[in-house]
Amino acid sequence: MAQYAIGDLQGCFKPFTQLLDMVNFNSSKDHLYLVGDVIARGPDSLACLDWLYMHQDSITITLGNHDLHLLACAELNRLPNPKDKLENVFQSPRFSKYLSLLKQQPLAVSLPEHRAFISHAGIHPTWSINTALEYAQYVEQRYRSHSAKDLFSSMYSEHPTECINELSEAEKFRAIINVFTRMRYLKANNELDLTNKGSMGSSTTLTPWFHHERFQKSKNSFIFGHWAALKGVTKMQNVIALDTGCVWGGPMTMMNITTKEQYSIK
Ligand SMILES: [Mn+2]
Repeated sequence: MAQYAIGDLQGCFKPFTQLLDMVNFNSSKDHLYLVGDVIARGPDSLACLDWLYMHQDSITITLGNHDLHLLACAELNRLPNPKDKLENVFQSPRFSKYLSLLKQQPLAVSLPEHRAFISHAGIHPTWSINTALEYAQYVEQRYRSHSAKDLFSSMYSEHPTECINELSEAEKFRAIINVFTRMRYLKANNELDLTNKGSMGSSTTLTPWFHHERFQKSKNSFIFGHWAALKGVTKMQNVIALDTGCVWGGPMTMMNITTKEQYSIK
C-alpha cells in the first residue's frame, strides 16, 4: 500500500490521470491525499469530482478555498463566478453528491506514521499539530451540521489570528479557515497578510509562514498546496509545496509520502 499526496487539481483532469498512471495508482490498495482546490478555474472540474466521487474510499481531500467556496455558494444559493468554470458542476444531477463528498473531507490531516501534516495552505507557526487538528475539527463539525449556512455566510473577511480564544465564534471559524485555506505571508507579529500572493522575496516586510524558526527545528514534514507562485520551492526540506500551478500552465506535482519521491507532469 502506497500513500501519495498531490497538489491543486483545479479542474485539470488530464494531467491528474496521467500522474495516477505514472505511479500505477491502485485504488484498491493505495491512498491519495489531495491538498485541496480540486476544482475551479481549470477546464474539467466536473470530471475531477466524478473521479473523486467514484474513488472516495481511496482519497482524502484537505479542503481549499475554492472547495469551501463551492460549498458556500451551494449553501447560500449563489451562482459561482463564471471564471471558475463550474456551471456544469452546478447543473449536474450528481451535484448534491459532490457537496456531501466535500463536506465529509477534513481541513487538515496528520499522518503520525510519516510524521506528516497536510492542509491546503499550511499551519500557523504558533499552532502545535494537536491544536491545529482541534481547530480543524471545530470547523469541520460546523460545515457538516445544520448550521453550516451561518459558517459560510460569515466566512469572507480578513481577520487576524491572534488571541484566537478571545474571538467570537464566527471570528474564530474565519480565523481558522483563513490559516488553513488562504495563508501565504505573515506580518512581523504573526498575523496573516492575505493580499500578497507573490513569489518568495516579493515582500521585504512579510515572511512566508513556513520560514518561522519552529519549522527549522521540527522533525515533522508539512505538505501543502495553494501557493502556486512558489513553483514548489520553499528552501525547507521538511516543508513541501505541491501546487506547481498546473492551471496556470505549470506542471502538476505528486509525491510518494513514504519515499518523498516526487513526480510531475506538464
Ligand atoms: Mn487555494
